[in-house]
Amino acid sequence: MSVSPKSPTQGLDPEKYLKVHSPPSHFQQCKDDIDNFLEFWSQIPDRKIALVTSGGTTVPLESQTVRFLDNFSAGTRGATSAEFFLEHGYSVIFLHRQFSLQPYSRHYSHTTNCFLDYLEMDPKSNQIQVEAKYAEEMKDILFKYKDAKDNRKLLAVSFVTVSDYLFLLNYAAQAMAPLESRALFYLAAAVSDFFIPPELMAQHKIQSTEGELNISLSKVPKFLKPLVSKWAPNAFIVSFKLETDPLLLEPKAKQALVQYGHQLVIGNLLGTRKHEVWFFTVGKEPVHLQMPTDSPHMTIESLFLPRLFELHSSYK
Ligand code: PAZ
Repeated sequence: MSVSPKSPTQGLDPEKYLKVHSPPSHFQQCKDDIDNFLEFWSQIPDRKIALVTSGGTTVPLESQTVRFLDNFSAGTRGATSAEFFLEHGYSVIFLHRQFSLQPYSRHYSHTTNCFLDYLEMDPKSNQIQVEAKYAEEMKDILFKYKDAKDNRKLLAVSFVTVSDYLFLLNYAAQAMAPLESRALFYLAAAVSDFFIPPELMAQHKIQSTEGELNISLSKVPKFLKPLVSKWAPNAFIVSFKLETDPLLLEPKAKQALVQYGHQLVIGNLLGTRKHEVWFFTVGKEPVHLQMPTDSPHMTIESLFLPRLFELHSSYK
């Protein structure tokens, strides 16, 4: 069987894609949440608002999806960075892959420890409590989590497919556009480059009785160009560039800067992304930021985000 032999939407720009396809089923709820969040925060003078994208988009093979293509991203970069944005006084829309890592809870999820391992029963009172060795750190994280939640500083919006992602990013970008330079886009999600357009997808579960499966994928409409030039033209926009071949990183990152005209590309390599990144800005030499060896409690985000905050502060 062959899926998606040729795509009439191939080469379509994202705006045409968004016009002729259906948004995700929770789109209205997301729009309301984003509107309420922005209405609240846009009234606070000088308050900066970041849209952080995080985790990987899926590529369904069937409309009633049994199978899909996925990628490696767990959302570590996005969830960790969102915490730093919040601590630095930003309000954050966290556009993330459903069930990927989340700010604050990431410290206790997706680990070899199950959350029950952090708890114990006090034999005297028969009450559940946090084990003493985890309590101090958890207190600190809980405090920050409650602050973000109770004070409406963090809005979580989820996507699953690459199509969901395009709809939600487009809506959030246009809604944030009036904030102009107060708005920052931090595009850390691993977004699929290839997909099967909905009109070419098999409706039902693909049957193995039909023989071997050949899949032909179309290119996903490139959204960075309209994001920068039309959807939020005065915002500070940071994209990430991931490569596996070190020789490609610099030329591809520089090419993205020229092609899209945004403010910053952060380059990283798959194997070392937790230890080193490169900042690419127009007209400047790339800046290499690397964690010192023997720094087990440090994250690379704590090293490079202060530099990004400075760049955003001096952006008009
Ligand atoms: O989610 P994670 O922490 O495992 O990975 C982060 C990342 C490598 C997806 C991110 O830093 C990144 O490079 N995102 C853009 C990927 C791309 O080039 O599309």
